[in-house]
Amino acid sequence: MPSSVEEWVDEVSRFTHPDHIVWCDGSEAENDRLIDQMVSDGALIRLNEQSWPNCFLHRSNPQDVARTEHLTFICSENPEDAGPTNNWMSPAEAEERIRPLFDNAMRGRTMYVVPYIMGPVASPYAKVGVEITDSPYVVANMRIMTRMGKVALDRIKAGATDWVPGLHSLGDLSPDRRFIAHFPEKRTIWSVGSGYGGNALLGKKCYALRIASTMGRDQGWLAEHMLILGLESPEGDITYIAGAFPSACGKTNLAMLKSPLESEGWRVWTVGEDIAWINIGPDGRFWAINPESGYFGVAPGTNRKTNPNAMSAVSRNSIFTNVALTDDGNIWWEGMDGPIPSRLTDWQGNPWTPNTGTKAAHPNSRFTTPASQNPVISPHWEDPQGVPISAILFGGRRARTIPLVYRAFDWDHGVFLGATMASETTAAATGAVGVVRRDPMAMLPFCGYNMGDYWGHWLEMGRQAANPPAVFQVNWFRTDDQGRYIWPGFGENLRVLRWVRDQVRNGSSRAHETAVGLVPTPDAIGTNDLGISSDDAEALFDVNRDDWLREVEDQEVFLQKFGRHLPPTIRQQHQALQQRLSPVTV
Ligand code: GTP
Ligand code: SPV
Ligand code: MN
Repeated sequence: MPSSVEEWVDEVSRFTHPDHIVWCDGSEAENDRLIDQMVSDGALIRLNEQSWPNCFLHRSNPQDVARTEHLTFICSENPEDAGPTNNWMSPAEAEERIRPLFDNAMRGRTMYVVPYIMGPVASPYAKVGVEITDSPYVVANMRIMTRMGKVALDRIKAGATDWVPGLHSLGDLSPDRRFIAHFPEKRTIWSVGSGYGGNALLGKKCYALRIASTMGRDQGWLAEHMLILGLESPEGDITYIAGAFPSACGKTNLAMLKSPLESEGWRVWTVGEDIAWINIGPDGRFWAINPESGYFGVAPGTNRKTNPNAMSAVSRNSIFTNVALTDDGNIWWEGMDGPIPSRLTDWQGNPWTPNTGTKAAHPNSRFTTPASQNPVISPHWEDPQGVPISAILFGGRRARTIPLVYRAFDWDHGVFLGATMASETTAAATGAVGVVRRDPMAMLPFCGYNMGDYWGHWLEMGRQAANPPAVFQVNWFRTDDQGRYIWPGFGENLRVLRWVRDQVRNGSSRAHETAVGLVPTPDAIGTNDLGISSDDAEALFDVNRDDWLREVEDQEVFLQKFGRHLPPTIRQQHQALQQRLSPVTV
């Protein structure tokens, strides 16, 4: 690590050759200057001031619209430390292949030095990073997503030495010269060739997940791809629940859920919607902070019915990326409220009508919005010690096999559920969509070290904690024979949270034991009240033995990849599941 930020900036500018260097203070005046400059050079389009005050549209390069997992590398000295689920490149090879892509990359551009804090400023668990970038769009997004500028630089000046340097350049935006490289030993990040989301906002996936997960392994905590919510009951108590669902599988929506049972006293408060850093508190519980200060959320499907709180949050001071534009400066995406506009400009800037036959907004189009604008932000979202987690949900998109919700028997079984979870792929990453893949703890693209060792760390965290959370698997996406979602989802997911709370507070009532875990009794969720037929309700909770035997086989293929890094406990859990599905009688 460089000995000072100044020294590092100097060193980087000697090979990137920026025309100017700007140290970002995070002030409003600075942001206004950047925004004005981007509006005048076309990087941003100012939206209608009446309907979308202080909001902007950005169209990214059409080749740069999502995370590119095949171009994302863990550059540990030893390939085993990256493990079988990460792309690995040696630091020496990275020096040879990636470092030169930064040579002269900032000629004709301005270099921005962006100091930032991940975590509430007053939190002992917060950490500092500095991103060097040549993208003003990245700066504007980092200002929403992190505590950026003077507050962070002051912390470094005050002696914080463990700040993480992240070097980012747009390069030429070609996927052929794009790399997102992480050096876990040096706690450094290099990203070149992309200006998009998790590839470029280095505080998010690169630091708060990939680098932070390795810090957590070394220091005894967890960096997770999780939402954090507080569920308030009619009695007024709050149960904090964390949830790991893969990208575009419903974290933001669950975290901002508008309760259909508000009149009865049930409601949800958002602590975080994408990332959780979890430490064991003095009371032996898991305590979680949200390292971010904004939401980089999926736009399509967001509307007044599915997520009214998000619609309200994004209505001002927000940046929209790759959504469609109306003639009067409003925006639109698939699944927004109201009739489909008869004409639009699509996310690439082309004229669009409902007959065009393409999506007007990119499926991975996003909003960037300050967390503070969320109408249901938890009053505890910036508590320095975080909030105490009673339950962890693992979720994914599964058309078959996985019931709406079930509970793990104990911590080790819960870790096994996380380790073997799978989900259909989404537009959040480039590549095929809708393919079932194993995505342990929703961390497949985000774990900075060997996934087998990571499971070992999870198991160990449960041993260290006197009171680890109860673990559940959820699946909002089970379909019927016609391919329709059986479960209404969104706000109605409150009913699942209610059962989860009942489970953690009142034990195993209203559940029955199956081979895979504890499944709610038919009356426990309230499918009747929702008008779900008894056939559909049965399908929602069904544990089909044939489907599960296939599942177990597929898990086996996956687990084998980890060799000696597979914790024996995970192997035993897998055998126990197999045994429960096909009891061998002696
Ligand atoms: P990332 O930001 O990529 O990590 O995604 P996320 O996990 O926060 O997912 P998000 O809440 O943004 O939801 C992704 C997509 O799934 C959106 O189009 C949502 O409208 C849709 N979705 C979310 N929750 C539900 C649900 O309960 N049921 C159904 N059918 N769709 C949902
Ligand atoms: C995800 O893909 O999980 C996201 C979006 O949250 S991005 O920041 O682009 O990674
Ligand atoms: Mn995410």
